[in-house]
Amino acid sequence: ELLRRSLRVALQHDEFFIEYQPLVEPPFTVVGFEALMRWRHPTLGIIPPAAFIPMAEADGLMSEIGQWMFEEACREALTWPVNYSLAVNLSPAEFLTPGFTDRVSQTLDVVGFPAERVELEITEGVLLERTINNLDTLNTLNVLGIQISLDDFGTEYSSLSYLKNFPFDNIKVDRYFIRDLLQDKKSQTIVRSVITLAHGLNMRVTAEGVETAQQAAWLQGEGCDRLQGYFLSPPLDVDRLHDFIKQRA
Ligand code: G
Ligand code: G
Ligand code: NA
Ligand code: MN
Repeated sequence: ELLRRSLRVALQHDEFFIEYQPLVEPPFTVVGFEALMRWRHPTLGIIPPAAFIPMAEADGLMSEIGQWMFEEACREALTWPVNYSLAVNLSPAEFLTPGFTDRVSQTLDVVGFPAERVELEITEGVLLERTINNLDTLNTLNVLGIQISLDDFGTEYSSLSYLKNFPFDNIKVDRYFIRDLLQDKKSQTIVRSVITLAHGLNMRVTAEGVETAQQAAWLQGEGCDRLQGYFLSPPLDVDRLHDFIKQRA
């Protein structure tokens, strides 16, 4: 309850910040960063998104927090090399807010960040309700030039009808299947199949949670388009992000 009350003032008190985790084309080409929200609570310290985003959603605060996040991340990404993309996660509450797509395009205009460099990550849960409107929303984002990624693929509903009906550009395979990739034949078969399926549908595949060189090599060998995980880099605060970019440039 203390947490819940602090969440209401966290935005005004400037307590949110963003970390950025590299997205990499194998073996080591950085192509962008995923923005990950963090909350620095004045007494409780850093609180992870899994702990506060559900609360923010339940209290109707997520639309406002998500808007702050998107604008802040776009401003930050303006300072990056121009070929890097920016991936931002969307929660259901944001995606379902009336006028969401207008707000996205206004923010891009105001900040001066190109839509073509933006990827929005949604989970299947976002799409569960209001299918017609969801398709409209995704199509509108697509027409703006924004790319759509299906996040955490394989752990939720994994409905193939979503892949048939929605215009995803990219599928992110959940780290659950990457973790035991080298020991578990079933994970190998699933990941290989998702890559084939995605490529057949003209979508790219990103593997999440890549922690070892062996996993990265296996994924590269199977034609996985992008890698993300501690093997490449953990999420970085802005200072470390700029060091990281300088090293690579
Ligand atoms: O960074 P971390 O592994 O703690 O993230 C945990 C979860 O929180 C991830 O599933 C991620 O997608 C989600 N998350 C991180 N930042 C944001 C955000 O800005 N908005 C939403 N909706 N989810 C986020
Ligand atoms: O659901 P989503 O993929 O957005 O979650 C991203 C979260 O996963 C981030 O909070 C990040 O801290 C965490 N993460 C990123 N790379 C790795 C990794 O290689 N291993 C593990 N265990 N977690 C990771
Ligand atoms: Na995500
Ligand atoms: Mn993600």
